[in-house]
Formats: sequence, C-alpha cells, structure tokens
Amino acid sequence: MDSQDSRFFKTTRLATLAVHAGQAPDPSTGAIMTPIFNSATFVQEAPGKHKGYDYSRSGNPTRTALEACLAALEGGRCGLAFSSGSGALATALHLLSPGDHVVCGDDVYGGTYRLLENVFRPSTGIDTAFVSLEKPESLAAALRPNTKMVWLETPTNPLLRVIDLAECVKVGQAARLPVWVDNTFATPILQRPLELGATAVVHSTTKYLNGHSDVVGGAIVVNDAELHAKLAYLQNAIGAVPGANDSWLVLRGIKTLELRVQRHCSNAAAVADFLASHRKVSRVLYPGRKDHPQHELARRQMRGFGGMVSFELRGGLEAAQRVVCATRLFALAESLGGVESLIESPALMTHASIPRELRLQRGLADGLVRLSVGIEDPADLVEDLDQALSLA
Ligand code: P1T
Repeated sequence: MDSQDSRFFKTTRLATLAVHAGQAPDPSTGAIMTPIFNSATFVQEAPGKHKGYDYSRSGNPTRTALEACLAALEGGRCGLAFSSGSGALATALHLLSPGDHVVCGDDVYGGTYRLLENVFRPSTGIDTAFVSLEKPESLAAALRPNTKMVWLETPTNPLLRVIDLAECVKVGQAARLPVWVDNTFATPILQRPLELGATAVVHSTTKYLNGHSDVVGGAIVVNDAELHAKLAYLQNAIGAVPGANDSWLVLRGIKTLELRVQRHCSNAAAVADFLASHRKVSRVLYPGRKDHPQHELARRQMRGFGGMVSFELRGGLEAAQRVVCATRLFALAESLGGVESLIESPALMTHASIPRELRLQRGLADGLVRLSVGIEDPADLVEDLDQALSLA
C-alpha cells in the first residue's frame, strides 16, 4: 500500500505518523485499532476476483497496515514487512546473481556477516568485501566492475561508528549502485536515509520499532516502484513474511516509537557520561559524546544519538565477564531496542559468528560490553552499573 494512502489526515510529522499511518478505522466495524486478520486465505467470488487479498503469504490486511506505516515513517513510497531482519536481508540478496560483488560495512550485526559470508558466498558465489566505511574513499576504492550492492549500518553494531550517508550515497550514485542502509539502530525518528538518497532502508523491527522484545520481525522501505515490485515478488516467492499477530504487535509498538526513542537517547547519554567518569572503564563508545570520533557527523546526520552504548574495561575480558554477569536491572541477553535494558558481550554472543581475528582487526575487542539502554529511570540504570562495576 502506498504510504500516502492515510485516508483521514495528512502530515509528515513522525509522532503523528507513528500513531496513525496506514491505520484508518476499520470500515466494516469502526474499530479504531487495526483488526488482526488471522486468516491464511481469502474467499474469491470467481477465480482471481477478490477484495485485494487471496493468500496471506502474498498479502494480509494487518501486514498491509504495517507496511504502509513503515513506509510513511521512513518517508518512502513502499514498505515490505518480513518475519525477521535477517529474512529481509536474505530476500534482498536474491536481487543479486551468482558472481555479483557486495561491499558491506565491516562493522555490522554478526548475523549479517554470517548470512553474506557463510550462506550466500558458498551457496550462490556472491562475493562480499567487508570494508571500513568511515572514510567514503574506502567505499570508492572497494568497488569492482561486478559490484551490485552497497550495504551499511549507521550507527554500526556494536562499535557505534557513524557512517556519512550522504557521502556514501554520492559514491554509490556515481557508480550507479544501490545503497542499502540498515537503519535499525537509529530508527526513522533519528535519521531517514531515503531523504539522503539511499536506495532502500532495512530494519530489524525486532528492535526499536516494535520496542517491547516480544516479536522478531524485519522490514524494507524503498521509493522506486520497480524495485518494490521485484521485492514484493521475492517476498511472496521466498515467504519470509510476518503473521498477522506479529504485524499487529509491531504496529502497536510503533505508536510510542517517538516517545520511547527520546527516552532511550536521554538515558543512554546519562549512562555514557557515568561510564566515561568511572575509573575502571577505559573507553566509552557513544556518538553523543564529544570524544566520539564522528560526533560532529552524528550531530549533522542524526536528530539524536540513540540508545546504544558500548564500552571497554581496564581489566579487559575477565572484568567484562564479571560485569555482564553482575548487573541486576540490565539483563544479560542478545537483542536491543526494547523498553528494558540489556547488557551483552558481542564477542561471545551477537558477533560470535565473525572469526576472532577479523573481529580484532575491525576493532571489536574480546572484552567489549554492549548496552541497550532501556526507558527505566536513569538513576536506577546508573546505580545498577555502579554496583556491577565494583566487581570489575
Ligand atoms: O534478529 P533479526 O530480526 O533477524 O535482525 C537481524 C539484525 C539486522 N540488523 C541489525 C542492525 C541487527 O542488530 C540485527 C539483529 N541484532 C541482534 C539480535 C543484536 O543483538 O545485535
């Protein structure tokens, strides 16, 4: 569904779109909340003559509402929902052919590396170069005649580097290459890559968009109708689609996205400042701090600095292991972007599928600790980290 279809109110303001986009009251009942259409199939009057839906893998009205909402939030024309962020990536990679080359940022979610390197490389011959994209020149230098896609995250997972989207788009456009941006960490509240010329935006909706750690989901938003048609074909053919219940949960989560992101940002800033002042902490990675190498870029490119904070301890890996097991409020778990705070060890958990040597080359130390700062009272979060750090 086109994101401009919102029938009863036109706005471009994100807090309003988050509540309403794609979600006009149900015409048959007046229900203000989008119904959960738990139906695998739809009755047809005659073969091919139906009300817009024939089978829920191809399309489902609850999913349609979510897809329209996602498109509106990212300022794109068309949205597609998937059963996970990884399902969205896998579907996008089917746009490519054997022997094609991908340039991917070198600091990405471990599962993104795994899918490109351990699944698509051996099964399809798609060759991925993982490149540090902090300097756009390195993107230009990595391009080859057979490069067909650029894939990047910003801020990156887990090192929270900030990549210059406008510069990468410039390089991509000069080479007529699509630039795909995984916007999971920033969310459309903080940055909208399509406005800067990106070809497609991808999300793990599991994270901030849903925001309550009760769904695994993914999304792609694009502007180009031809690309949308190709992706919709693949979405249906491959079938990594979300069910109506999960679509509804993400829709419901998105309603409070703007409020939640504001609180994630202010809490993360408080936590980052506390960590930076702690004698046992050797390094804090947070784009909102002046000591972050791309702080100025983050200020220009983002409307806030996000809810993710990474840090290293003077005591290295052993100290980090003690801390991640000692927090009481921060739960030791993978994932991020939920209302509750999480702590994890990327080298042993979310990024374990990247070989250690590569992780170290890319600056991901064994002892790095990653926080997903939730929306609890910031004083409690700081107190919890303080007591855990006393054991570091
Ligand atoms: O988990 P899934 O919904 O399949 O999304 C994969 C994914 C894609 N992109 C980014 C930036 C991600 O962070 C993720 C998933 N990440 C975690 C589970 C994590 O803890 O980092």
